[in-house]
Amino acid sequence: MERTFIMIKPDGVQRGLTGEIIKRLEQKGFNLIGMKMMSVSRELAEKHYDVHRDKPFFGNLVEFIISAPVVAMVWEGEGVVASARKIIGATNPLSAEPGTIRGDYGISIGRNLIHGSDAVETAQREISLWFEETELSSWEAALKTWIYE
Ligand code: DAT
Ligand code: MG
Repeated sequence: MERTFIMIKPDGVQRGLTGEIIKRLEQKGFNLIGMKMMSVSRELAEKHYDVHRDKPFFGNLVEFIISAPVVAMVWEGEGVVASARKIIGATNPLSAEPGTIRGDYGISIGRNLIHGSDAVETAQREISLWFEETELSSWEAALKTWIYE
């Protein structure tokens, strides 16, 4: 089953949006299979955002991610990578559609509340960067036949 890496960034935690964000993914029908509240090391933040290393915003981005705790999660379900990106909304919250997490709760691109993997391969890389396999508990929802045809 497909998996994605989701991180509630420091602003999402500080603004008390952790429950709301989890609720949206849960109610969609996806399974939460791993979750931890953590302070992120500079090394992990830099590895996570390695593709942006040469961008002008890289320094600020890393400083922000390590500035306060985040909630790191792995979610599982059919098409979860692309679907979670839709639920999250566009990178710039002012361009994100209402109804998305960033569209409903954000204004600044540097305070866009949440990270979600952008492709299946990226998700695999990010999950192995943030979690040990033993920290993940895959489970089958009793409601599965009411969610999946
Ligand atoms: P996303 O988080 O939607 O995958 P991304 O991978 O392009 O977006 O960028 C990673 C993060 O970097 C993004 O969530 C916020 C920050 N960022 C991206 N573009 C930026 C910009 N032009 N100015 C400032 N921060 C930016
Ligand atoms: Mg990205």
